[in-house]
Amino acid sequence: NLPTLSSSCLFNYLSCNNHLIGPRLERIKSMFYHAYNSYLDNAFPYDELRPLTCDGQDTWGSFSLTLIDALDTLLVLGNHSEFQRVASILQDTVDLDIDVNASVFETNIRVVGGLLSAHLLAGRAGMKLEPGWPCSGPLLRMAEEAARKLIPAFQTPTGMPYGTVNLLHGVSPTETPVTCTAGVGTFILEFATLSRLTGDPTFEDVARRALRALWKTRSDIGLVGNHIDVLSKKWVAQDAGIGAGVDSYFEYLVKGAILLQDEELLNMFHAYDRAIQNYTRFDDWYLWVQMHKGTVSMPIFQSLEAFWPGLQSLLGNLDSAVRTFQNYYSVWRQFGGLPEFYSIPQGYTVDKREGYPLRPELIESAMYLYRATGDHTYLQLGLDALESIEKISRTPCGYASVKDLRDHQLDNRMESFFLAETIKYLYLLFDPTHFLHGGGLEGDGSWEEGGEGGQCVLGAGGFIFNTEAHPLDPAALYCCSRHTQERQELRDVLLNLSQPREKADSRSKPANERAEESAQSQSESIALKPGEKKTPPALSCPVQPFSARLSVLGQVFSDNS
Ligand code: DMJ
Repeated sequence: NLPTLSSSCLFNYLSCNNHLIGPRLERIKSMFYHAYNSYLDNAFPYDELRPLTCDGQDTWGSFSLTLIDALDTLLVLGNHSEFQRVASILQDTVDLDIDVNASVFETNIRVVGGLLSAHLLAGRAGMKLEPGWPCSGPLLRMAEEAARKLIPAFQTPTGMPYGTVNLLHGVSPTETPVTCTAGVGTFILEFATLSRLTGDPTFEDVARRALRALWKTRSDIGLVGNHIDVLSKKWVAQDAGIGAGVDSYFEYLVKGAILLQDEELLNMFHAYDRAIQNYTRFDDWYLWVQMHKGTVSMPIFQSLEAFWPGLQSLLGNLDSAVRTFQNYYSVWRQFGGLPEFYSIPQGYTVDKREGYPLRPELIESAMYLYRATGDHTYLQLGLDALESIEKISRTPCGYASVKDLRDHQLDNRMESFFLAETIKYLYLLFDPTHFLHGGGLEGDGSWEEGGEGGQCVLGAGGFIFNTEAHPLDPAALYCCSRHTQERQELRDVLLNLSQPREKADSRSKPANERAEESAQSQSESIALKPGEKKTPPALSCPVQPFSARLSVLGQVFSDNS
């Protein structure tokens, strides 16, 4: 029983309640280890722990999903040795060459996202880094391998992916072409990160193609529906809203715009947002409407929608975010958790949707809003969540999904997002100086790697969380893209040096022919085509400055040469 927060400290939590932070963080850590140790003891190598029967089951694949999803949470909680141990277990045990039908969406956000963020945090976790990190490394190669397994799903006439792919055989000939909107538009964060770290544009290209195809299918009033046929581009479910089936599509437009400094994505989001505000918002609730007519089809709030205030706060729409958060928080208070569906006119749960599977979204929004406002309302939500989860969900073997918030019946399931997201966001909510908040307040977010001449200053631009709460570092993307570009420039220089005769010959050609040739050789060397194999770099020493690399070959150039 910890003391409650002082209400006189409304905007000054840190100075008034500093003494409370430590015990809260310790309590969240002990929740994590209760579930994590139980997973390792009773469920590994299965995907998930079954917290009522104390055993394991495969759910989304067969890749020890909870361990992959929880890996970066270990680092967030400061457990470097366990992070290192698990990273190496995963490298030794996870086999993706398996005859399993996996969700393209879930495999991306949980497996590819989890491995990418663990790769990017490996330096801070004290792992031995291979030369070239963060542009190469074993966890990055695993993420790349997992993502390659998903690529066949994108080979459709529209570029929009199928929902399921067999990890060994590709898309089944009997696979349904109907995919949810989020299943089409939730790839750009992981896939652009992969492309920019590895230098292979394939991933970013397919994610962008899918996004552009989806964008073109919006209705005349600017809305998208819930499920689409990826072959015919026909909308199969025409409910437009911000929750299940759509949610992370909007999230990735905003976060993609921030991570990649990409105006196209931001413009898409703003256009959608205008339609969303116009047609779906009522009293700071967001309803479901028919995508062509804008008429209300379901006046319900879904727990998945609770990410929205956090997203709005990232865009600076604080007033609206705060009001919507209050609506959602009132539902949490009514039930001690968020039911999957809540009927707004009736003020009550919806039949068969009374459960709370330990989702993170409201806590996630609380974290962003606390970061933006310092208002301790958000910490109070954190305390409520902590108490509810302990009281309702804790079992001797972990934490169980709540089947029904009215009578606290439990389900024998602990989804991997409980350790990846719910616990992580709770912890970060109560630790406002954590480096993942991006160097704000007292924390120093930046961290250098590369040794002498190293040029990757990581973490300095904050972190972007994928939709499974896996943090991605924009600075690493920038750094590796720059190295790729420099490598290509170097390759061009070396090619020119090794072909002096041809060059001399070409000098005798007319100016227009020379220009054409040069443009051609540039586009050949810089732009790799989708599917094209990356040729090994002339020198794999990406943390050294450009001039230093030339001197390695015995050719010394000054910086301005
Ligand atoms: C997670 O897998 C992700 O947050 C996803 O975007 C939505 N569903 C769960 C959490 O609720």
